[in-house]
Formats: sequence, structure tokens, C-alpha cells
Amino acid sequence: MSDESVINYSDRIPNNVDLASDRTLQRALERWQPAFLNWWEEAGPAKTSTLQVYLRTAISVDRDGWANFDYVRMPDYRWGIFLVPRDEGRRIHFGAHKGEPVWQEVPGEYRSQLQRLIVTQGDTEPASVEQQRLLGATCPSLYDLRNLFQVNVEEGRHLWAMVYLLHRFFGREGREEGEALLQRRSGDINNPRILTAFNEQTSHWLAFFMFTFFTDRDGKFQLSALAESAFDPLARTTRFMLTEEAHHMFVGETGIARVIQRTCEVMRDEGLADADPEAVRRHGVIDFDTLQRFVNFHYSVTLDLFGGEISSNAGSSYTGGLKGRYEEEKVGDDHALSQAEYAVPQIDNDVIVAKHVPALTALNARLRDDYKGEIEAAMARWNRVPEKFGLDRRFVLPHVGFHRKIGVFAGRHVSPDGHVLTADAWERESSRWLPTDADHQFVSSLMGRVVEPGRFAGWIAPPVRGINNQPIDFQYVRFD
Ligand code: BYC
Repeated sequence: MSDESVINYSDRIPNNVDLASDRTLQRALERWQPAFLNWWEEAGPAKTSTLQVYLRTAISVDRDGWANFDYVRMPDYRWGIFLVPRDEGRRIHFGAHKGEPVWQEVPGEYRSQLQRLIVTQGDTEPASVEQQRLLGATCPSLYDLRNLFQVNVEEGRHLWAMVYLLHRFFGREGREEGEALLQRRSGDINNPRILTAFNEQTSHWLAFFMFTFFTDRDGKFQLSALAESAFDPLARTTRFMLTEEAHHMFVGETGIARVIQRTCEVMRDEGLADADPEAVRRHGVIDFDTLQRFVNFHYSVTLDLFGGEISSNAGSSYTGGLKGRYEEEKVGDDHALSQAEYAVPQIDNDVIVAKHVPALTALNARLRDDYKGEIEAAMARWNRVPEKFGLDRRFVLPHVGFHRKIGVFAGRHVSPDGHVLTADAWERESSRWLPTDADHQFVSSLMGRVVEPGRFAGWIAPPVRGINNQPIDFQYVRFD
């Protein structure tokens, strides 16, 4: 293990960037730290300051750095600054600066663009914690409660990752942005979070699992694109963030799989038909139609997070070397996109057709398509559950144009199967496709607090295994 990969926990702010050698930066971050803790107290998980939670804390940024699990009171969690070690020979591998050494400082010409990307990324992290603030009160099990808190503390750490970059490389403006990240609030009309999906409510656990499945995976793809950056500190910090993100997506994917499993079990035991959702609901589990409506909602809202399909911002970030494609190095082309085209579905005379546009302007659409491929593969894993029970139901993704507020489909109405609709037709039909108030009420009515070790709420199956090889009935959270 090299020294750079070991995290120093003896400093007030744990780090592996030798923070002690830069006193000005250290002092600035130490001033931000109490503001962060105030934000956590005010907007983070409610009524949790005395709980002891079985959490993982990174001890190094190596692959086995996650081996450390212990009980932690969340306000004492050691949030800090962890970057993967520097690769001295790393070169820019796309855009106009291809072949040049990566940058250790911010070039003046890209300063505001980079700052905007970092602020936008940073803003999502506290936003998600705020969205999930009240979920602890209705947890379906101790296992799930612990996972919620693990996700929350790590999103808090992701905020630290971006604030470190702002403080270290963007001077006074960066410090001001660091303050503003603690002042905006998810859903606040006067001072909302930057991106649409992060102002939606996560009012129950079904929404939480859908969010960690769909929206955290946008996080994975955006972080992967930033991990290609020519600005090396951004690439190194996002690489480590990706290791944290994997667990969040696991929570979402397995959470929904367990909900489907439980519904299938009850349908089998009670002899219920998919065609009778009311009967399924009466048995205290979530019917498939409702689950499909939640899939439609969370997928479409998350697609908006990729930005407009055709975007000059994305093109200039790529040419500048600030943000690459997903797994840029594995793509077999000129990595400049000087001639290439990319097909982007768009509405033409009320019909959706794929139109070829310069690939440089279609990078958001491309990243979205990469994301879609991974979502489809994960949904195929969900679909094995009803299949195993001999049920015909398969969950499907709606068309990319469905229920969009950003990009080429914004302001239009598209059905889940990709037909362009009039506003009237949308008005008539959309309650079949998107969760209604009654759906939310029903799902919320199932949510009760289950905190006895090894017990699970009736609407969700237990996981296959516990965390860190612990048994499922382990005391994942202590209340004394
Ligand atoms: N909502 O050229 P356009 C995560 C704005 S999730 C509101 O179409 P661009 C996480 C845009 O800002 C990943 N506004 O798009 C998950 C621009 O405004 P300005 C977060 C939006 O710029 C779970 C204008 O519309 N990371 O980590 O190419 C839990 C035109 O924009 C939206 C990132 O997003 C929207 N949905 O791309 C916790 C990476 N979409 O500049 C965490 C950093 C667009 O004209 N961000 N706009 O005022 C980016 O790469 C880009 O900012 C975007 C947008 C991909 C978001």
C-alpha cells in the first residue's frame, strides 16, 4: 500500500492529501466544517444524533479500503477528503488537448466551466440527504435503516469531495460556492437545489429504493464522465466517489427486487391475480401496476438529469477535456469527435424519428444511452423474480421521450410506448402511467417502523445476506 492511499485520521479533517502542509486551505476547511455539521443537524437524517449505526468507514482508498465496519454515532462520522493516488504519467486522452499532461491546477480559460460542473455535482449530494431526511421514522427493518444511513453519510462525504476542490482550486468564489451548497434546500421554492430531480420528494421507502436504483446510477455515469477529466484532482476524487456509489445502487436494486419478491410470495400464497391489483393491495403488498408507475416516474425524472440531448455545453466540456464519455478509453475512435455523428430520437411532425446530429453536440444523449443499457440489464434481473414464480409480468422502461421536462421532448407529451399525444390525451391517460396521489397514499400506508432485529415489514422480503457477513438479524442500529 503506498502512503498516498492511506487516510490520515489524526487530523481534524481526515484526508489523504496532506492537508496539514497547506495551512490556509486547512483553516478554510476547518471553518466550513462546523457549518457542514450544522447543516447535517438541521437538514440531515432526523432524530438520529444518539443512534449507533454499524457503518463502514474507508481506511484507505485501495480496493480493500472498505474493510472497516463499526458502530458510529452519525454526527461523529469522519467525513473527509479522499482521492485516489496520483498517476504521474497520466495524459489527457480526449478533446483538443489530447496527448498533453493532465492539469494539476485549473487553466484560466476553463475556470468558470469547471466550477459550474463541480458545483452542480456537489449540489446533488446534500440534496439527496435532505430528500431522505424523514425516512428513518418508517424503516422496514434495522438492516434497511442502516443502509439508509450509510448512503446518507457517504453522500455527505461526496459533498466534502466537491467542497475540497472548490476551496483548494477556486479561491474566494469557490469558498462562497461552498457556503451556498449548505444554504440551498431540496424543494425550497426560494432557494431550491439546482437540478430538477433533487427537488422531488422522497416521502417513502419505495421512492427511496427507486431513487437509489435510478438516480444514484445517474450519479455513477456522471461521475464516470468526470473521472475522465483532464483536471486531475477532479478525476481522482470522482474515482474514489464511484466506489461509494456502488453500494448505493446495490441498495436500490436489491430493495426493489425484495419488494417484487414479497408481492410474488403473497400472490402465490393467497392465489391472487396480477389483473386484480386491489386484491393484491388488500394483502398489504405493492401491486405490479403501482411498481411500474413508480419505474416510469423515477426513470423519466432521472433522464432529465442528463441535460438536453443536444447540448453545446456538453460539446465544449468535451473539447476542453473537462468531461469525457463513459469509459472514454474503451471507445475506439479519434476521441475528438471531429466528424462523427450520433442518432438522437426527436419529434418530427408528431412522430419520433432518430436524427443524426454531430456527435459532439449529442454527448448528453450518448451518456443517457449508456445509462439506459445498464438500467435495462438490471431490470432484467428484477424480471427473473416474477418469472421464477411463474407470473407473466415483466417490468419495462418507458420510451425516453416519456414525461420529460428537459431536452428535445420538453413541452411535448409522449406515451410510454413512444407515441406523441395531444395535451388532452395526456391529461386523460397519464394517471395510468405515473404514480397518483392515491398510489402515494397507499404506499405510505404500508410504511411502519420495524426495528426488531431480523424482522421485516410485510411489504418487503428480507435480503439474501447481511452486511459485512453479519447475520440478517444482527443489531445494525443501536438505540441506547
Ligand atoms: N434540471 O446544455 P444543457 C448524483 C440546465 S447525480 C435543471 O441541456 P448540460 C447523485 C443546465 O444546468 C449526478 N436544470 O445541459 C445521485 C443549463 O443551465 P445553464 C450529478 C438543468 O449543461 C443520487 C441549461 O439547463 N452530476 O451524483 O450539457 C444521489 C442547459 O443545459 C437540468 C452531474 O450532473 C436539469 N435536470 O448538462 C446523490 C454532473 N439539465 O448552465 C448524488 C455535473 C440541464 O444554461 N453536471 N439543466 O444555466 C453536468 O455535467 C451538467 O451540468 C448536466 C447538464 C449534465 C447536469
